[in-house]
Amino acid sequence: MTSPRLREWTMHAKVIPIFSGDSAAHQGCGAKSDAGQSSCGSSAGQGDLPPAVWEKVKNHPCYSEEAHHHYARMHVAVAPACNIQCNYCNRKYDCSNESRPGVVSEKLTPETAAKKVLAVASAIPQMTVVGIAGPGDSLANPAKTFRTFDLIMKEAPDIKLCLSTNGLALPDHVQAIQDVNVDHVTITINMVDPEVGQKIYPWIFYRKKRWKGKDAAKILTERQLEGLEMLTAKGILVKVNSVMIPGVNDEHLAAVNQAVKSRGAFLHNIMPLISEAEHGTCYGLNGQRGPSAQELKALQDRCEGEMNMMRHCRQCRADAVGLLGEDRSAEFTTEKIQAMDVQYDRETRQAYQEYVEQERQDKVAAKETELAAFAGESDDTKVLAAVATKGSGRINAHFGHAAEFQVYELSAAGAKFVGHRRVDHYCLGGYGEEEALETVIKAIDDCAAVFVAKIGLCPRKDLEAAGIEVADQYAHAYIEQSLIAWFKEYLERVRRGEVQPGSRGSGQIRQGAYVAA
Ligand code: CLF
Ligand code: SF4
Repeated sequence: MTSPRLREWTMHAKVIPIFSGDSAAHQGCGAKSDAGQSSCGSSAGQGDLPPAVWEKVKNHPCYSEEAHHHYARMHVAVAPACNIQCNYCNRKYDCSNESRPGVVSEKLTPETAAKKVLAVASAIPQMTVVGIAGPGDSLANPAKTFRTFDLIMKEAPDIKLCLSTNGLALPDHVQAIQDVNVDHVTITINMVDPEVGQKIYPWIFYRKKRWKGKDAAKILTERQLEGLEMLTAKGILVKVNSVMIPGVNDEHLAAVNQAVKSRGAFLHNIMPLISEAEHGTCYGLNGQRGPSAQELKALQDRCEGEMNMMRHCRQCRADAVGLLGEDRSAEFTTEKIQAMDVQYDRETRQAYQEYVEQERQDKVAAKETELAAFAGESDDTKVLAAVATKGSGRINAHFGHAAEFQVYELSAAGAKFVGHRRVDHYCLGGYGEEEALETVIKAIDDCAAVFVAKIGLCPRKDLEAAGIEVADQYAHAYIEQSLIAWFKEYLERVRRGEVQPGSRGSGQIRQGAYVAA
């Protein structure tokens, strides 16, 4: 018999697919698809992944771009200490290797963290992964990290465990990682050459001694690569994060990509340096700039031929909760958790996830059907489109409530996810803010169209005046299916001479788009 809770969840999912706590306030990838896109971004199917690997990635929102529309993750901030210094980090804030710089998370004991996991898992049935990503380095705090994983493994064995580290202490803990069933590890590797490394790391603390300069960078790179090899030898999936620092390691990251690929890394996530002076980091204070969106995409494209690239990272907080791109951490503060009546019901969670999987398969089938009409199409037009979504792969967010837009590149090959743009909410307290609207338009002004569930008259006019078509006719429909249908009709308009191809959204992300977002 269906439990009342499951009925409530699935009913809710039908009305507001998959949910988000408050829509106004919160707003992997191993194989290639037929269209040549990474399978993480284009398919809910196994592709040519071995079954054991598919099991590990199919509902991991970071290791599978496609899964991130449907499944949520959470981080528990149990690891405050760090054993190295990165020039893009100010230790007043969370680790920037797996978090947005300038954020401070609420630190937890392992026991409180385990209770929080059960509370979140009970409230968010598609939360499938728990990660430890700071606020310092997870393996510079091994007792707290492994105690937390041990508690979660015993109480909620259906949840995947994930860990992020700078890699210095990694080789000492590979066996412990395997013993607590962690099968996803992220290592931040910014260089494989100590010449480059000494410009990123002023010091490390290793074997009870502080090391500096090239010596420090040499030890760090050797330990990172050794740890990577040890993990992959045990069948543990490894994602490598690299922070792209123009003029320091941008040219070098292709060599990093080669080095980690040859050692069996599963996925490479090249993230932009964010260096605001107010964060007080060495780079921020020295005026070291981050890359533009164009530079980032160019490097990701260059490396993609070699290995699958992650493009949907949100550089989330060390206490993040929810789908990538939404932040529900405020609903699960320690105070609120202590007052919660937590009922961890694994069977109901499982049933809900089966429901999600069914919808996911429907979504993929709908996309494939739509795409079939493009068979034999030789037109090489490409445009960008922005989508307002709250998750579940549907166009289900109001323009004014969107905290980010997902950007897809549309071509005869289909709809390929190429990134996201953060924006200020346009609608605050029910009123549109002109200044915020300008920021939103600037963030998506290289897109030919914006897809929304709903939009007011004023922003519609301003978007159209800026040359961005508003598509609200696909409200609550699946994203990729809708984008492909719209693009087919767009090509017909081009052929009739009603639209100038390339006038907007010609597939080129403009300079500075990321920074504006
Ligand atoms: Fe967390 Fe990282 Fe695991 Fe994901 S995040 S520990 S692999 S569960 Fe994901 Fe967040 Fe990017 Fe990290 S979007 S910052 S890649
Ligand atoms: Fe900061 Fe993370 Fe680097 Fe440590 S590893 S210095 S916490 S960015």
